[in-house]
Amino acid sequence: ALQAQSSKAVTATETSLAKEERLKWWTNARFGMFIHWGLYASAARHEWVQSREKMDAQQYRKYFEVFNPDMYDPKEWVKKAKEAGMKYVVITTKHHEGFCLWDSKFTDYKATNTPIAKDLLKPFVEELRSQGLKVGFYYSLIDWHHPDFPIDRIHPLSQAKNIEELNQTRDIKKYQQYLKNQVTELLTNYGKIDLIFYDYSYPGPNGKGKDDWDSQALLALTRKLQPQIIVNDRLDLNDMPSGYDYKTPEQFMPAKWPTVNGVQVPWETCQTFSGSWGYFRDEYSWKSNRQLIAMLIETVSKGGNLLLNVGPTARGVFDDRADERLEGIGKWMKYNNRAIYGCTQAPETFEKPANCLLTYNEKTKRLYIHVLQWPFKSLHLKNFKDKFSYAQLLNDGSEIKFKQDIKPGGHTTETVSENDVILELPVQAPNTE
Ligand code: FHN
Repeated sequence: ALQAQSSKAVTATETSLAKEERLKWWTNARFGMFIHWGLYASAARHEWVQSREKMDAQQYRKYFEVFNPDMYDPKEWVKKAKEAGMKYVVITTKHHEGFCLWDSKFTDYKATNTPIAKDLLKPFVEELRSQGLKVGFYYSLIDWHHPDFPIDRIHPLSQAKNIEELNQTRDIKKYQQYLKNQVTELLTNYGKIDLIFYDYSYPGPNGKGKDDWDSQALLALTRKLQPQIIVNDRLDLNDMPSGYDYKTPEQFMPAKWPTVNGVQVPWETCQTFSGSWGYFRDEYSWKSNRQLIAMLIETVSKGGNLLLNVGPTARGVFDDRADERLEGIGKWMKYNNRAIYGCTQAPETFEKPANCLLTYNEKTKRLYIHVLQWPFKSLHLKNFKDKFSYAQLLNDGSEIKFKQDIKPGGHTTETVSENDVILELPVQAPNTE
């Protein structure tokens, strides 16, 4: 079961099986690209720079005035995502700064009014479709630029002395309507949208949650405009499956498949290369290709998806560090994507060998053993006897011989039981880093 068995269907008509079908392309895809791109790319020191450095609208305006990503080429971005093996892309239509990549009729704070002077979202969506990738929109519930967004604990003006007075002019009802108006634009004017990533709720003192966003109405509007769309879990509507479709552990790897009411649920971890979502020029602790590939494998081994983020620069390109990692992952995926796409957590009957991860394709009944530390000679598979009939390396399709019905003892130093199997591996690990 992929989700909480609940008497409440997602909508009046959707059953849990229908929901599983609606999510099928996504659960099969397993791997997507997140893109964080906005005015903060010019600051080049994190997408929260306006809040972290307490810049008011006037101080932050300089990034609006210089925003001119002259090298922006959606074809390039989509090609890189596709070659990395990613099957969908979730792009920030608008982040917390309130700047819109699309030509919204409800604000002047948009790309069409900057030096680049064009809708940056439309050509990207069209390119995704032309290259066969699914379309995801990230939409910030938070908007530090909007005059009706009440100042709260994370707002750039959160340290102002006269917050009470400033908030008297801010009307949350008008802001709720602004959210509905923009969501209507995004889910009406850009064709079929496959996924929406609302971001994010922070209920509690001086925070914001479902009542501030009018989340129930926003979700109903979302499903009305795009009935097949997949919705994440950040509207502060915490009952599964009616309030959201999947869980989103962020920059975090769950110890096991997340559950709701004791039942495994669809989930996706969103992760960065370096800790920052937006382009961060001077951040140098970037994950290696090996770490990123292991992260992807571990995610799928626990029945989840990986949404891996790129923060394009203010020129509109992926920087070399991002390119290097996307190419490295792509090379691995070229040979090994069969162990990722359509795969999930392996049945418990297969004991995970040390230093390995398992993924499993329920349709083909194929088990994939990901060897993270290549053994000196052979791989000891405990209690695997008669559980498989053939083994091969994925990178070159070469057969792997195996022994079972082993008589314990003898020259082997391992405690091997007659229920075990020994895979005879080549001395050198396949070069799929
Ligand atoms: O505040 C945002 C953050 O900048 C980034 O967009 C992440 C991506 O999931 N979401 C929020 C933090 O959870």
